[in-house]
Amino acid sequence: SIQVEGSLDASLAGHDEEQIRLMEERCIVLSHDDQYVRDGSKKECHLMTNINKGLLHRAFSCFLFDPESGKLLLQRRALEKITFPNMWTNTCCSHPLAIKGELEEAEQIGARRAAQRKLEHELGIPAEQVPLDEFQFLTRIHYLAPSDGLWGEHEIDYILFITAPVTLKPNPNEVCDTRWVSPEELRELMEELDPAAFTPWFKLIVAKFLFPWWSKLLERRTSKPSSKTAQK
Ligand code: DMA
Ligand code: MN
Repeated sequence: SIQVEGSLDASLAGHDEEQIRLMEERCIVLSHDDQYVRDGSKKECHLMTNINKGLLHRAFSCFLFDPESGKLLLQRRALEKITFPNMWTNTCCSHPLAIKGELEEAEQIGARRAAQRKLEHELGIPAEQVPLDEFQFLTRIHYLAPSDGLWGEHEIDYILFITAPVTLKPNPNEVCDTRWVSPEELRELMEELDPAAFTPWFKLIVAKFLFPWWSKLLERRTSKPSSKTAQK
């Protein structure tokens, strides 16, 4: 009999059909210095058995801010997600795929295109609201984090910020809740909830980078001439 990859596979048994299908996406397998090696299925890249042998892939983490309030958009991952279900995290994460436009590296264009594609897929944000050149590349982080023993992450993760007015229509297969937070509100939320309620990469980025970057962004916002001063 023909075995359909995924459906008869113990690692994917019992998971959501759409999320099983997405495990066939082609991720970009990397060397430790972020060079393209080959493509590999999302499934292959996220099994701890492979990660423990050193398998590494490319990802992005997008942080979207509202220009009026300066607040950051958080999402809660749907229960359907195979890795890190039900956890609060930054606006949108995923992988540049091993396809022509997303393999391009100049100006991190591949990661920007992937971010634009997934903001639409996960949150229903139209591409026109998040133009490619509006994404600001902050840095890359290399991290490894198990999810449930079987699955996990081992990525070089491109951190992208964008400040843009957006409309939301979350995809319930991806996202079960969203929330806009100020820095204070995020600090409160992280004290209030169990640390296990947040994804490991989000906690890492919050601990190492987020608040100083966010302050700069807020400063720039308030130092922009208001309409009153502009009239002088
Ligand atoms: C993968 O995110 C990327 C990072 C930075 C963890 P994800 O699990 O949300 O990917 P996808 O939405 O493609 O399932
Ligand atoms: Mn990944």
